[in-house]
Amino acid sequence: MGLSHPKSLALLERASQLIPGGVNSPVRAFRAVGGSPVFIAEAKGAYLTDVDGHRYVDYVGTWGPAVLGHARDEITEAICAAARKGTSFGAPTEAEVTMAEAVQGFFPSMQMMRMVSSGTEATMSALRVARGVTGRDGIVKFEGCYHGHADSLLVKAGSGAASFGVPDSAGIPADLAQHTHTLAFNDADGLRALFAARGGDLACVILEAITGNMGLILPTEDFLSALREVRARHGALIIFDEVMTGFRVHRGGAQAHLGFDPDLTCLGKVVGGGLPVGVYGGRAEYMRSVSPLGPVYQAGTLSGNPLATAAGLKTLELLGREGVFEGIDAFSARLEEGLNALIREGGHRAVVQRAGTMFTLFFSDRPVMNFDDAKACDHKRFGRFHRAMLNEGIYLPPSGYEACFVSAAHGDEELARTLSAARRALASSAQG
Ligand code: KE4
Repeated sequence: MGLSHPKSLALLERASQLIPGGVNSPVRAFRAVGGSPVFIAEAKGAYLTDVDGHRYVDYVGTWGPAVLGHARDEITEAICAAARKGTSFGAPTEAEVTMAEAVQGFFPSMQMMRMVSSGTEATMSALRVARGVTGRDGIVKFEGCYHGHADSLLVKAGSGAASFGVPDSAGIPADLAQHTHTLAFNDADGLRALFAARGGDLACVILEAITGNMGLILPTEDFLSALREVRARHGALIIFDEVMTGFRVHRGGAQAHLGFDPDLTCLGKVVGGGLPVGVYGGRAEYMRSVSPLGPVYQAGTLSGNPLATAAGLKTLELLGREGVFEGIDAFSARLEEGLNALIREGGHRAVVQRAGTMFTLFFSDRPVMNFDDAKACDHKRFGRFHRAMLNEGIYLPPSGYEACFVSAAHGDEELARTLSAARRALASSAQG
């Protein structure tokens, strides 16, 4: 018999009268795993507490930002101190300069940058810079990679060899979608062939270099080589969408983990410490195209907001301290090892794929290298596993196409609870 959630159910009923699906972002509705979402009352450290008083070890971390744990005292205090001086000025502040310097410390490739208020704004703006500096309309993305909900990025592969994109959402004009070309992640030869055919029309390639939105998938060396080649031969910009991987797969993101120097980088989530911050930036020669210096327009009322900047700055300061990232990475490795031992002992058809403080448990009997592999996983079993773990007080992302996130607040107690619950949930979810 699972946990009872009367208050969450009542709130979902009330919310659904006013908010589509009762949620302000679709994945929160638990549609991919079945059951109903739990409404959260508060969070502290590695734990969430729902409105019915149930406590969970949290592996969503508000989809990445809570890398230091929830309600970290130093971050809370930084936000309160900033709030006492005013919440928004619509004018430049010193904190934004310090923030840009701090971000560049983690991402040296970001010679210049601009703060925005979400990951979507960051990727949308980076695309505009690439199109603006190259004068080309075409862009390339990869199936299964998610870059926020800007029109040009809600596009999937069209049928036929032309690879012209078709809308992946209602409301996207077909004549916009056609400029987005979609390939399979890790398809190095497909990328080379597309550029050989259409390189002169393509402004950029945007990717999650280590993916999180189809589960955690690493790029092959050949794929990275193909990215370097198309940049060198055809002048396309390589945009690393590090909204999720930034400060997560490595303190310097996927670009540090992989040793790749992108032309533009997009950040979000951790960089705001749980408040609304996105950042896009990269080579100065490209970023000088941005208004008021150049012809690429981009703006935002709350860009560089003092409270969000304070939360982000404090997060980066704490994360930059010796041993902090290493500690979270070490915990993640212990959890990966423990899960793999349970998979071996139980003979389960499952694989764990991890990079730094992010990982995915795929119900698959082989490594997952692209979206087709991710789709071939046993997602019904993932739904059973998710519900079983929730009933055991472990809060996993409500989709098999997501990554789990670990924080500095996860320790021995949380490891023991998680592995004990996983042993039972792996066994119970094995039955259809
Ligand atoms: P936001 O606009 O949600 O701040 O960021 C969009 C975005 C851009 N790029 C990457 C790589 C991302 O992962 C995201 C957002 N990630 C999702 C998780 N799959 C956020 C959760 C949600 O949509 O509610």
